[in-house]
Amino acid sequence: MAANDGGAGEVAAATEAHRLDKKWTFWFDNQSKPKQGAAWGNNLRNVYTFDTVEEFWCLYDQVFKPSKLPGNADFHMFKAGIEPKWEDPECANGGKWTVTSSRKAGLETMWSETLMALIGEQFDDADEICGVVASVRQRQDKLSLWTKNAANEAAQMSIGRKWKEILDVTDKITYNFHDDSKTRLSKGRYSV
Ligand code: MGP
Repeated sequence: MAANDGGAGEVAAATEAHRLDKKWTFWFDNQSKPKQGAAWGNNLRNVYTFDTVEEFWCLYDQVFKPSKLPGNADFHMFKAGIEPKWEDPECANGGKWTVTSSRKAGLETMWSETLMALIGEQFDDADEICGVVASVRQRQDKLSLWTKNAANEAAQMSIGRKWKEILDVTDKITYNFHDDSKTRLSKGRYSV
């Protein structure tokens, strides 16, 4: 009897999901066929919110790989409750670090490394982070790491340095304030 109980307990433990520190949401935006006059974000979709390692791997493997994206489309993984828009209150005073990639394989690796670093809470300033966006564009693919308080230079520099380390990137990367992007002033405010 006792042996049976132990066996059942082991099965239960083996099938128990591994819970993450926080909930995250995957989003998808297809900007390739915008309707005439449609506002930006019209095709932005909140796809799935998860909080276990098992759900993450399933979603990543089956769906959220940049190689599956058509041109001019984006995948996002943001903290649950934060929308990947400048208008979201958590993003409104923020900005983003951007890394570009001319190779599809490069984008894919950087995306997966970033997702794992986020769900694994590898950033010291994790509270400052909103999420990450993978963008497939004709010119150049890119990843953007969105943060909350653009004016907090020390926090942004720490995040930028850590991100480069995670990605094993040696080229300079730059940080833009969303407020500048709104006016299409694309000058980087910080670089690392
Ligand atoms: P983008 O998709 O971030 O960059 O923004 P893309 O397509 O690589 O082009 P880039 O050369 O401008 O970098 C493209 C445009 O979409 C912006 O100039 C805005 O007009 C609009 N846009 C993008 N975002 C992230 C937002 C947003 O959060 N809110 C609003 N209202 N418009 C946005």
